[in-house]
Amino acid sequence: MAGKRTFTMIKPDAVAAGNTGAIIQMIEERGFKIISMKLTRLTGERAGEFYEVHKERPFYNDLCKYMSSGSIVPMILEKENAVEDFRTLIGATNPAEAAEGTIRNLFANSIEANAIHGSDSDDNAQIEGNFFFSAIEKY
Ligand code: IDP
Ligand code: MG
Repeated sequence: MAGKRTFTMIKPDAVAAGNTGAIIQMIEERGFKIISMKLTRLTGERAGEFYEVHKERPFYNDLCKYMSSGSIVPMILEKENAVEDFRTLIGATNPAEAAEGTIRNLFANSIEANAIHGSDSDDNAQIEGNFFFSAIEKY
C-alpha cells in the first residue's frame, strides 16, 4: 500500500528568488498537509551526505556546491499516495521536460537548479525526513 508521507525541500535557487511562498501555496492547494517545516542551510558535507546515492555521477560535486549555496526549506508532507502524487506535482528533473503547470515548469532554472526535491519512494521519504527532523518534529 502506498504511504501517506513524502519529503521535500525547496532548493536554494527557489528560496533566493523569493518563490518559497508561491511553492508552499501550490503544495497546500494540491491537498498536501505540512507536518514539519523549517528554513535551514546545508554545509557542503551535509549536502554530500544527502545525495550520497549520486556520488559517482559527474554532477555530484556541483550539486553539493549548489545545494549548500543558500537557504533551503525542507518539509514532511502528508497525503494519500504522497510520494507519487508529489512527483507528479513537481514534474521532471529537467525543467525543459517538466509538464505544464508543475512546480519545476514554473520555477526551475536548469536541470541542476530545479527549484524543489521530492522523494522517489516511501523508504527514501522516511530516510530523508529523518535526515532533517527529529522524532518530536514529525507528528
Ligand atoms: P530528482 O530530483 O528529479 O529525483 P535525481 O536524478 O535524483 O533527480 O537527481 C538529484 C538532483 O541532482 C536533481 O534534482 C538535480 O538538482 C541534480 N541533477 C540531476 N541530473 C543532473 C544533471 O544531469 N546535471 C546536473 N544536475 C543534475
Ligand atoms: Mg531523486
